[in-house]
Amino acid sequence: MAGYTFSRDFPTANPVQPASGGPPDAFVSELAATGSVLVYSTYFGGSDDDRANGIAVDQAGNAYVVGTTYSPDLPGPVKPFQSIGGGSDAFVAKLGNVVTPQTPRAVPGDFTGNGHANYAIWRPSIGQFTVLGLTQQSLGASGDVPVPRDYDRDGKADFATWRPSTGIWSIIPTTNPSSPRRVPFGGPGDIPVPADYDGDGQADIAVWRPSTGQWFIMPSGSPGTSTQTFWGGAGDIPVPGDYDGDGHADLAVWRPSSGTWFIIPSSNPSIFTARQWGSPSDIPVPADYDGDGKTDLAVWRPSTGQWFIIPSSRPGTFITVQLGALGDIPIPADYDGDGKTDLAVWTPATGRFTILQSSKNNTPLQPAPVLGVLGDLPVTQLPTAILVRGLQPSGNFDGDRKE
Ligand SMILES: [Ca+2]
Ligand SMILES: [Ca+2]
Ligand SMILES: [Ca+2]
Ligand SMILES: [Ca+2]
Repeated sequence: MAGYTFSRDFPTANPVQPASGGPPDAFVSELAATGSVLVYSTYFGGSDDDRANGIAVDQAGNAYVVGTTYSPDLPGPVKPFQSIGGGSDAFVAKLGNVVTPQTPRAVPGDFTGNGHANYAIWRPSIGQFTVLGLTQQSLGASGDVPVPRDYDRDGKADFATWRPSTGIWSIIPTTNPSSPRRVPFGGPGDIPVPADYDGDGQADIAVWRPSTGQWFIMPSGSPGTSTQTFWGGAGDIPVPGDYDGDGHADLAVWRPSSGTWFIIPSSNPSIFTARQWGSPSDIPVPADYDGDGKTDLAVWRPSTGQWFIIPSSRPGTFITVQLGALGDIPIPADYDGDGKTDLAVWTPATGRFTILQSSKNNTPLQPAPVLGVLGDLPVTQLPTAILVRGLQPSGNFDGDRKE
């Protein structure tokens, strides 16, 4: 939306112009789909009277604003068609990448694009993905990390692995499977943290470096300009997710020693949030369990199989559910396709996926799907904590905390 304001304390978010140029000023703002989050908001005005009368948005997220101005010092300008003509002039301004395009978003672990997560495993010994009832794909080798995500924005997860020794990402795009991508990014000691940080609906290649706490992100929207941000440090577990529901993944870490979540909301990066939730031996399993578009804080306790969830739609309450046992691997995803993440575990000894269907009041799916054997990894969307454990020198993926 666009308009004008006399306020000097108008709320801004990711602004191109953070302060009033002199009231009134035009403004350009975008609310998230939930209506409760300001995704973008900026002043646009010089020292005199500036007012926006209309706005249009293109598919790339650029905003075109028209209005009137008395100011001789309108911000910018880049290539003005005409400088100030005196009195009230019309202006046309293009603001780049200010609006989040509405993009289709793949359901994590959905390899077919039908809105349901699939049952999928990766077998390190032979480097092979298997999606139950669908397909097999050779990719990677023992020591690699499986990182399937939707890297080409067609709503389907792509088979992908990351090799710690070389930092090479190998991706088989569903839109062009005969041309695998090989991208060097990161290296030994790093943890792969692919997520959609720039909010274009496409997973971004990214790693987090525990030794320095640096996040290295290659935005899919501008792959040539990778970003670096310090957040978290040694001993933390990276838990990126869309906690504020603006369509961009937020930088976040969970600190096992205190069970504290530290999150930088992408909609308001200057104010981080810290919240204690979980105990040192828990596994963080953040996901959108209540289906409101925001990632919920959640942990799974291996010793008891309990899930502890703070639903973002009702943060004053919490949910406890028992599912799974020591040795299981938590693999929450939206298997029943109702928009809510379902609690789920995979049992290495039996290859059984045990799913509580959110659409059926958490009734277990019967019969339970079975896929894979001991030594395999469920990859629907593996919690980062499991990857972190497997990347440690004593590499142990099977979740029982024993060699
Ligand atoms: Ca894809
Ligand atoms: Ca992206
Ligand atoms: Ca939620
Ligand atoms: Ca569900």
